[in-house]
Amino acid sequence: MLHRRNFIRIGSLGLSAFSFSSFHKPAVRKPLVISTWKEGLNANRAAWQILKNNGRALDAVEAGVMVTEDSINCCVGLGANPDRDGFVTLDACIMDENGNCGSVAFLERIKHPISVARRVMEKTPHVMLVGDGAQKFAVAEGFPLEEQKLSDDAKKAYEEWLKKSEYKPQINIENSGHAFAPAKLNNGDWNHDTIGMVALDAHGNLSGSCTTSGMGFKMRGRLGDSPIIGAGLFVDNEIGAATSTGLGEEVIKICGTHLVVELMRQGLKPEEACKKAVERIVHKNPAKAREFQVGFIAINKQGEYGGYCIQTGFDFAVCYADDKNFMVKGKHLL
Ligand code: SD4
Repeated sequence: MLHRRNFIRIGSLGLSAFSFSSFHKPAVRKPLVISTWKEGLNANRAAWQILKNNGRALDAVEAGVMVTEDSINCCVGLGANPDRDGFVTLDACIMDENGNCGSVAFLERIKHPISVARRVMEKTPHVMLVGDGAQKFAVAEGFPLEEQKLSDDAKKAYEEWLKKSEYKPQINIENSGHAFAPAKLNNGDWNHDTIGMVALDAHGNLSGSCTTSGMGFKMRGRLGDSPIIGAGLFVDNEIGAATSTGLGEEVIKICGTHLVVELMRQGLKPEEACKKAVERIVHKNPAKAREFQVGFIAINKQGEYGGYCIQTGFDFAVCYADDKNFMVKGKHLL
């Protein structure tokens, strides 16, 4: 027979186990915003101003990457590396908590492609506009047509590239010294051509954005993953959100960010999901994988975050408080 004292002890242990599992669910970290590369710190700061005031994640991810599109320190916007014919062509996409999305690609002379992508989402029955049509739409929406102004770095890099005009597309291996590798800035940072951002707002809603000048000295008309929903960016408000950077062709081949979100749906944490997607790319292409970079970052509904990449050198910016905006080194597979 169970002694009365033991019964009470077991009873109270049972009760505390019950109360632990029922009432001590880890707190959701929100709001939260993360974005690719060091330029993400400035972008996060702008996004945070909206998030901390109970703003919508969608507004935050637009405002955040607009900072990068504006920045002269970065190759994302109009001053970026041109295509091989000397023209800067921009790609961007955005996705909200309701699964709405908008995208522009091969867009020229418009300063904020991310905002045009948002207008495509909100003002047209379409998801994607490209080239002249995207530019016409932007102008009709009141976006000014800018002159192309290559930054000094971009001009120099293009002139250097023209000397050989060797077409060997490669992206973001920071120390490769290849013509397509990002330029090293005076302060020692690397000059990246893309930013992807995903955010969870105070209401628990997710959104994401991605904007790029794409691969430097690319063939005219080439698009990467960045404007493609499911490749460069994917958001599912029930699960999480992910964005990518690196060699877009390889991300497109595995529908990279859609895969990351689906892996989170199956129960993986953001970092594990990003790792599995990176493994998929490397597994499909073991011979070539050392020659290119791809990085994924992701967040889930619980406010957990993570990232993973193929090569060393990728990092991302994480922000969840006024005084918590910091870089995280992406773990790498090879
Ligand atoms: C592209 N994914 O156009 C982009 C490039 C990039 O850092 O992310 N660069 O393929």
